[in-house]
Amino acid sequence: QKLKDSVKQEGGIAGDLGTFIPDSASIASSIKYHAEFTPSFSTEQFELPKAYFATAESVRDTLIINWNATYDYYEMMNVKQAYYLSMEYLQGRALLNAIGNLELSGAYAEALRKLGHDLEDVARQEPDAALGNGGLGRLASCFLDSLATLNYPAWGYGLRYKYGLFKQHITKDGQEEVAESWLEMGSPWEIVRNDVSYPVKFYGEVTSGADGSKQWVGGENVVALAYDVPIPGYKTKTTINLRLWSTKLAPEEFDLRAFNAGDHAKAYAAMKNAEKICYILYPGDESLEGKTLRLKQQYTLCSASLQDIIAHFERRSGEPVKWENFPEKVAVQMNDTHPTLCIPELIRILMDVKGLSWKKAWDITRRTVAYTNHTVLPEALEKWSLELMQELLPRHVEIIRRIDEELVHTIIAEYGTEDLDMLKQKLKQMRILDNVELPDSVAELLFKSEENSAVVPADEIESSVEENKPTAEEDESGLDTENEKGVTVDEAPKLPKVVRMANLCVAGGYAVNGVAEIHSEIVKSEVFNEFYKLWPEKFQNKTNGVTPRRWIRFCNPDLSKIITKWIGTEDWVVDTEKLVTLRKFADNEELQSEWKEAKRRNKIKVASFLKEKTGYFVDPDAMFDVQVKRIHEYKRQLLNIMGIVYRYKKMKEMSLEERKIKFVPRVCIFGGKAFATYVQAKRIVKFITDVGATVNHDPEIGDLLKVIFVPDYNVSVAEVLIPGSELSQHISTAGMEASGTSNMKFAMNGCIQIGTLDGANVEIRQEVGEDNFFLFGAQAHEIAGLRKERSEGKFVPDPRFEEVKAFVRSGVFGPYNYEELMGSLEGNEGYGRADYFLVGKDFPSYIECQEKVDEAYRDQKRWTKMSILNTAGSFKFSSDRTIHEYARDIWGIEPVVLP
Ligand code: NBG
Repeated sequence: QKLKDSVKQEGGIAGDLGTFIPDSASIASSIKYHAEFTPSFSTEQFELPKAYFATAESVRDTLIINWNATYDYYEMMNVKQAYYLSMEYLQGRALLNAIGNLELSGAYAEALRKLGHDLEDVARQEPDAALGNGGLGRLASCFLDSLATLNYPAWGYGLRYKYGLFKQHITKDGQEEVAESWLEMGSPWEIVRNDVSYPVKFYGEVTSGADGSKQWVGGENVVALAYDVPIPGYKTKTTINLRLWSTKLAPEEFDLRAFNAGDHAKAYAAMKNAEKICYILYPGDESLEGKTLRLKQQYTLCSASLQDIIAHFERRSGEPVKWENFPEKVAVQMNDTHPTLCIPELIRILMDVKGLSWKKAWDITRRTVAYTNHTVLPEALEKWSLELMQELLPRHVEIIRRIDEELVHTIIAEYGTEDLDMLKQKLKQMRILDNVELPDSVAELLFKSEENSAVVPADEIESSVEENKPTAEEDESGLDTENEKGVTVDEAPKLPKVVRMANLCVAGGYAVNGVAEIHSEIVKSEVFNEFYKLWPEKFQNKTNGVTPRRWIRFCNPDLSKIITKWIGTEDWVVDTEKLVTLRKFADNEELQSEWKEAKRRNKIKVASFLKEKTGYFVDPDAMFDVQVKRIHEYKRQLLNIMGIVYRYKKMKEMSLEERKIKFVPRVCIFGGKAFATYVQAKRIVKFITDVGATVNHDPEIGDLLKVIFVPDYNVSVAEVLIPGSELSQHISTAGMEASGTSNMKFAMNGCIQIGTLDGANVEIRQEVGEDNFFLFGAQAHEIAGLRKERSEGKFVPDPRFEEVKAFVRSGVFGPYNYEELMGSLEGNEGYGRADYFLVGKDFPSYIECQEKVDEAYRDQKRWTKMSILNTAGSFKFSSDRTIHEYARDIWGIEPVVLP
């Protein structure tokens, strides 16, 4: 308290948090020191890998100072903190970002120059930290950057996977996956915290005490050990923590007896078993994983993080702990359903360890935990087998049953028991436990006269979302998840007992948000409509955002300089609304020419990158047209490549003269990874590379069209491609892409989009202006009708689409059998083979829109103006705006600036 008062009086803690700003000479000596002592390399050589490590270690020193100051201060002020729990973080490289945020780029560049190295070359030594699959993980990383930059008291929690997302090789057979071991050389950014670890239990059994208290005992016990990664904010001392858990065997669990008796294998097996929990990131994006290991991972994240959060709260609270204040000091955000076990775990700790009553524990939990939904795809809404969960987490299943019972009572209270059929339907749609008998209390109350028929047969239910419909992906991906095992569409389903994690999140969370306006509307009107009717006040929208530091300032220094020059300040980096000023100058010739020049320089960088990665030369004066994102049928890379095939076919039918008049030269760039067992997605990769192999070597076509698949798309590749792109494609079937975030990065970098009215595209178009966005395709509200039309055989495909399919089938792109791909675009035999994603439907409007793109590009003045207006209109899509909204509307936290 004394310290606190002195801070208030003096406005700062002199000395303690002093403002030492290193210069290039002190940096150089720090780098030299680390080169010699930290990784203990030989001092004889100071080659690039060593320079990278030593440089990173020296940056880390500064980060550690700031990071300790940050949390010491939060602790002292005892402020409310937000804890972001995510199974994924797609951090990319850290070095340039860290020194950029610390405003030490110039000093580091100079220091390294003195030591004989170029900063950029040094930075390229760092492997990407790819502890995530795609948008969801990258969003978490952008959020950390904004939290730190805006001085919000917050923490990130995740898992320290030894192997991140796989490396993608492109061979003549398409995609090949190779394990990615980003920790091979060690990571200079993480600090192992041998002083911070917690026990985590699996299996075992629940025993009851005489007083009714419960104990979860026996089972398999592992230890979760913290690795801390400091996350610096931009131009602030605030440095927050990303705490990643790794697992190991508890020392007392090592079977010394077996070892001594010579059974080394047995003794080591337990060790491996504990360690392997965090070996590998599950590489599925938007797909349901039904593996025990994945559930263990999810529980490890939730259990270790909550024990840590609770210990932290107790430390600050003093004796006696006022548990009812917990929600005033703690907000826990669940990034999608992956950390849902937070809910029963918080209740378990509060009841079984801290001795609170069910009522108190449930009340605290419901005021602490909030949930973000990131997808409407039914196959991505997690459902776990009750049987599996019962075995692995028996105490949690008891708690989940109790929450389910509460929910059932709430539903009965809401709808009454008059119309039993209606009530049964509501229960079927909303319960957390699906295909599970009603709790005895409720069954007696409800169905005294009837047989207990609470398990409503599936055919009586008409669900508003197309729930449980297996997708082509599930059919083929081999993802026979526990809960869907044995269930096929035609057979009478066996109705497996499952825990619906999303329903648990909605019931246990105090806020539920979608990630773009249109998505949040779908969440309310379709995905969770029944819950929305019950608790409308819980539902919110938080349109995603991306950090302008990484995604303009650092990845596009040329454009940044121009922006700063014309706006007159560099403040736009933290206050993107200032970008709007650019609108005034959109027609200014001087700005236009500077803008075009910067784009061209970035395109040249892309061209040399493509040369290095693929061997293809491309013309930097052609239009760079890019689609980079995970490969998924709903994202419709297939629509893009079918459009390219159409273009190619038309070119071939024309004379050289005609061709040059009709078409603008284009370099069509694709990038993205397909889930290893998602067969259809891998066929799409193969198709794109085959088209490239034919078109790129066709002497009649030359520089008029190039089709390039960039291997191993990741954060660092995005940082090169996005600044050098001109057209970017966001062409998902309307209603299916929750938000998208690369669309925002492209807009920031002055790329014009071709897109559907889906996800954040809708809001981007609003902000950049309709004239500066190429819109095509069916709208979300039309999709269900269009699918129905298709399945009834009423859809008449456009002749140009038929022509393209026939062309592909004729074998121009080689001997590969394209039947599975082309066939999926036609027929009515059911999902997977009836163009569920409506590629055929949107094809004509897509290629017509692409003609407008060519026309606009021919007028370079108009194009450059559109480009400037895209950057100007991207101000809304800073993750700073998003984080301010979460802080204000969900977490109730305030910025805390270090003195
Ligand atoms: C993804 C959506 C994207 C969205 C990101 C971040 C999942 C489950 N969802 O549209 O597909 O931009 O989340 O919100 O990965």
